[in-house]
Amino acid sequence: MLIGIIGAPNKGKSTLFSALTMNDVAIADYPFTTIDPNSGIAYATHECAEVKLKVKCRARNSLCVSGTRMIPVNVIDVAGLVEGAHEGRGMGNQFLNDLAAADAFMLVVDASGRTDSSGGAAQHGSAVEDAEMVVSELYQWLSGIIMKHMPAMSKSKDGVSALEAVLTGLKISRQSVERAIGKCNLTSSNISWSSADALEFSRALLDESKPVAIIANKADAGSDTISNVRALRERFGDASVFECSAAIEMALRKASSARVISYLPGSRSFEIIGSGVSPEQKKALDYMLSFLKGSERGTGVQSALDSIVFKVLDNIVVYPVEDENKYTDHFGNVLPDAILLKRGSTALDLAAAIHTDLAKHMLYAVDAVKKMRIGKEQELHDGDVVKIVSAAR
Ligand SMILES: Nc1nc2c(ncn2[C@@H]2O[C@H](COP(=O)(O)OP(=O)(O)O)[C@@H](O)[C@H]2O)c(=O)[nH]1
Ligand SMILES: [Mg+2]
Repeated sequence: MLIGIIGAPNKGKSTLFSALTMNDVAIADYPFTTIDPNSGIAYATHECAEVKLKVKCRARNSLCVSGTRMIPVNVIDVAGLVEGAHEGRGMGNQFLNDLAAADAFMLVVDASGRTDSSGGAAQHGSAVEDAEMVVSELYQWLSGIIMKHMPAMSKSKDGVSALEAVLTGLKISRQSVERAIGKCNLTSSNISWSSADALEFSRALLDESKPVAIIANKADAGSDTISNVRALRERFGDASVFECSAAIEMALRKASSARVISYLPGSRSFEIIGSGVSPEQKKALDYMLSFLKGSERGTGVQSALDSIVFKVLDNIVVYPVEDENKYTDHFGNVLPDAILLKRGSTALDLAAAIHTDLAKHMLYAVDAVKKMRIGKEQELHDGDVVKIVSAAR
């Protein structure tokens, strides 16, 4: 899974990226290292199956801290998007192409009102304008790609396949293309759309295939936060807007990795564990603690990521095992792997997510909790522990 962090300059994208990818637990025993400074690993958090099963897991493809499974998710931070990016302004199309592979976007806007849509200082910047500018650039970028291929596509009777070919690499399914065409009442054979048609189609297609979560950042600063968040909710819907302070989340994770505090991302408090805390540090920590206490979701950063993975993208977590009695893999690791699957996925989908061969030779599965045999096409549920039985092992 890949989440792209987008937004105008100076909104806090890099701060959010650093906060999300800074993880001392992770650094300690996870085999990933970052090569590209703009791409990293964040962790979606979910109650580990060990809690309900009353066992102690040994996580392999993920981490587990105090009963919370931390599942790696790729995130990418790209240079700020300015108006006109689709025409090559700023980082332009390179920027946009980098994001083509994203499953969803975190669109960072400044809720404090202290910057305008191009990132300059402002008195009462509008977060809604920030978001609209970015979303509009995305639509125009996609529509530009489509218009470029219009002459070739008009020769094809099967417009859906022609579009699919043009959109290769964008992680957009054929189904989404068909639905977007339907929504816009456009023809799909010998496509010859106007640029207005292409723009309308792009809008429908992106809305359909690449969900955008609005990160109302800098919620710790400025008195405009309340009105900006309200306006964002009215414009984009409550479920799409996440109030955050990336700066406080980053400061807390830093303090935690320096062993000054003990802080679990997402929580509404922390404990001072370091002995040499200076008066200034104490003052900063007190300020951050009062911010956490005053908000329902802590700094909002972890909760935004979790909501995107589990609510917006609608994933569940399942645990494949080889021994349905001990919940272990071949090596005796208890609940080693946590796999993200789209809700509605079947036992066969799980097999395919593990290995194509496993899916090819799959016979049936076993629900390890209920000790029940289940068919290939049976839908899995969040927290299921499943043994895949295949003919060739
Ligand atoms: N008060 C406050 N400032 C923030 C927050 N996030 C980022 N900033 C500040 O906003 C400025 C731009 O941040 P940066 O992450 O570089 O923005 P980018 O250009 O979008 O990547 C920096 O001075 C940050 O310290 C936040 O949550 N609260
Ligand atoms: Mg940046």
